[in-house]
Amino acid sequence: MAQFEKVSKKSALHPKPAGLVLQYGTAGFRTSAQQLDHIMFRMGLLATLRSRKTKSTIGVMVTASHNPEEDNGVKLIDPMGEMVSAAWEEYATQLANAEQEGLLKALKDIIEKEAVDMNQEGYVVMGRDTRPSSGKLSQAVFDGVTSLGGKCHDYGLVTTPQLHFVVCCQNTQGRYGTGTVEGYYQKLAQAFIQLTKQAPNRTDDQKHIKVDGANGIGALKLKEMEQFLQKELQISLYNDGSCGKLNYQCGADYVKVQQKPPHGLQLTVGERSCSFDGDADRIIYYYVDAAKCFHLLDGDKIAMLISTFLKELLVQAGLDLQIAVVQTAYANGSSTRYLEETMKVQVHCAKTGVKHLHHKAQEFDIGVYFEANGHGTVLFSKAAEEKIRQLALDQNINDEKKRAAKLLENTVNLINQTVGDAISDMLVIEAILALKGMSVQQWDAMYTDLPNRQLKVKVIDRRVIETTDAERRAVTPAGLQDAIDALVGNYSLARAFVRPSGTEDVVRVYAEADTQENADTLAYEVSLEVYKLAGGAGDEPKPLH
Ligand code: NG1
Ligand code: ZN
Repeated sequence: MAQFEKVSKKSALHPKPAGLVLQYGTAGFRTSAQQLDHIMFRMGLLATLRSRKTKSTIGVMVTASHNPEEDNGVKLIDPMGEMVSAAWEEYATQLANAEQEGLLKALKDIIEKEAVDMNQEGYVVMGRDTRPSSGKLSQAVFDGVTSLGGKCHDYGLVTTPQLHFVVCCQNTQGRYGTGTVEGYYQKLAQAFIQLTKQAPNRTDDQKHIKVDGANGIGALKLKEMEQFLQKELQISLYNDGSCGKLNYQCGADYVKVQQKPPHGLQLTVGERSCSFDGDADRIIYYYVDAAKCFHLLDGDKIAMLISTFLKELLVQAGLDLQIAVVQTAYANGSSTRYLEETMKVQVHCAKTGVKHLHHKAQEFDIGVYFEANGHGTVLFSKAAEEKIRQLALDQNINDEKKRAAKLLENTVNLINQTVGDAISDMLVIEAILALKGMSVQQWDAMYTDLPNRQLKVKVIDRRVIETTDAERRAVTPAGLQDAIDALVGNYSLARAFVRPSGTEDVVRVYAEADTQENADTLAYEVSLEVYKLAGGAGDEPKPLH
């Protein structure tokens, strides 16, 4: 078939280094940019098949998110804007790892298994972040799509959530919005302006926010969006990519893991600031108090703020909709306790990786999901959305109900329901703070985080660690969980767990306890057990103090 001849020819331009094996990780393939050309070409092929199979537009995003600038990666986006399904992740791995001479067979296997109609049109949209390698790697995706006879539209530089948004718009015939970057700005800005109209007495201070753009695509896109916001939000942008390096000593991951402010952004006492990550699907807030103490408001605090706000509005609107929060094992113990005991909101724990949280959140009328690292969003079931929209139109309800229904409706419009989105999340948070007349300190004071520490341990093969109970307990290697339990027992309010990273070649260690010193010591002690029992590589972990 001529179709496969073209694939054969083109694939020779994007050859796979023999013997190289890569796994589809927590959110796609991710490694040093030099190793990815063949992966990109092949993901172009796969996206075309996926598009033919689903008779829908599929997205391919070239990015390595919060990882170093030298890395790159690729995320596949399914028809409703969600992450690609598990079965196709498996195909992605097979196709990625087929040796050059076995590529056509691997491709044909998928076509056969999924009974893909090769006469069906294939349509792929692609986007990329600002990494120097992203342009060339996008070209490889393009070659993959077109060599298999698919059509391709390149949106160029976009944030990951913008591409998810575009995919969803295209596959819902515009019901979700207009499938362009401008359509995205218009939809979100309009909802934000409608919301802030209900908070008329905002001072200039309340309208102002400092944003650390991680020297990435989020900074670029926020600049573009500013004019749509009609001065309802005044943004001071730092790490905008004009000089600094992507994610280097800045960005959401740096701030969250290091628990300190990014370089290149001076904090003024009490002022709200936030950091995006390298592809703008994560956000973290922070401020310093009068004593120069740094306070972090992470994904847990964000989930708490949003779910509290929604719950209050549901009561005011008299809507009986079930709301739940989905977290991961990394959620701070205080946040879970606050949500369950004070807010009386049901909380669920899912495995790391937003695809797992997203899935769980779909089970509820309203599912708020956030990873502690600031990646998250809110999902509204079709029925819930319909009820909210109906109520907002109802002429026979009192003013309080009407206001609540309208606020709910605009919140639905402001949230990017396809995936976690730093820009959308920021606007939701800013609107809520404005509507509640709440300062960042008041938000922070709703509960106090337990001190915690995250560490990484290098091991020879991280797959020796298998986990259960949403990754909160290690099943293998033998003895590791018992050792962790014994260590945890030495501290109060303590918790610790370990899991192999899905994006880096490390084992992650998390610990929390009553004091920072105890959390640090516990994290160190657990790291040491991992090193000893799970085949540590390189130097033994050292104490933090
Ligand atoms: P891994 O490397 O599997 O821990 C990290 C984050 C995830 C998720 C992915 C994808 C932590 C502890 N883990 O996964 O939450 O965001 O990257 O970006 O933050
Ligand atoms: Zn990201």
